[in-house]
Amino acid sequence: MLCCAAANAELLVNGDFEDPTFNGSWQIFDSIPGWQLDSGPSIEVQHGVNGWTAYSGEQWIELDSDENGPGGGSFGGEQGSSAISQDIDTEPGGQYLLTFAFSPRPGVNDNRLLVEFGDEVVAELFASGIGLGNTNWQVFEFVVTSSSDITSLRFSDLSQSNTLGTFIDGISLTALPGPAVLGVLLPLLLTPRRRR
Ligand SMILES: [Ca+2]
Ligand SMILES: [Ca+2]
Ligand SMILES: [Ca+2]
Repeated sequence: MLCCAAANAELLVNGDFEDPTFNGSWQIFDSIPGWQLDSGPSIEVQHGVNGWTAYSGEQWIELDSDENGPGGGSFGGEQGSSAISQDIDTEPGGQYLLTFAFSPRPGVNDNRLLVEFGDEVVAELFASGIGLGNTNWQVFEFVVTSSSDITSLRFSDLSQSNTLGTFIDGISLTALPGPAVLGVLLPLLLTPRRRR
């Protein structure tokens, strides 16, 4: 059906953070395809750091980022907490299914994630990485409602700003069939059939 094929289309660009590719196990960027930096020093993309695994694909984001990148500066006392966002064309009043994976950084207790969709706080999550030898991805799913033509989907680190913590990966946003679709379909369904 036309309605549902369109309704299931992925609305995010690079929600899996597989772009850009780079040499080494991590790198920092001012922006990456689809995503902009709202606050903090940089967008940090990781790829097999310490042998850890992504939720999907090869790469993920550490939202407590880094000021200087690999090989630059010291790792003590840097501020890393960052927020990234993507602006999405949305239908006012439209409902969307948001899914994402969140993992603590192994060995780090304080991992805190804030998720916002426009002005709406979708979730505030905490996870501890104490005792973990690898990532521990948990998948979250929320129905969110848009209130404007363009909605900003934002992921922010709320952990202690020390360059360590709060991994995200595998983000997806798809439209749910809403009043607009029902408005077209319902009259058709409710029209009485004529008798011959
Ligand atoms: Ca990924
Ligand atoms: Ca970092
Ligand atoms: Ca931190």
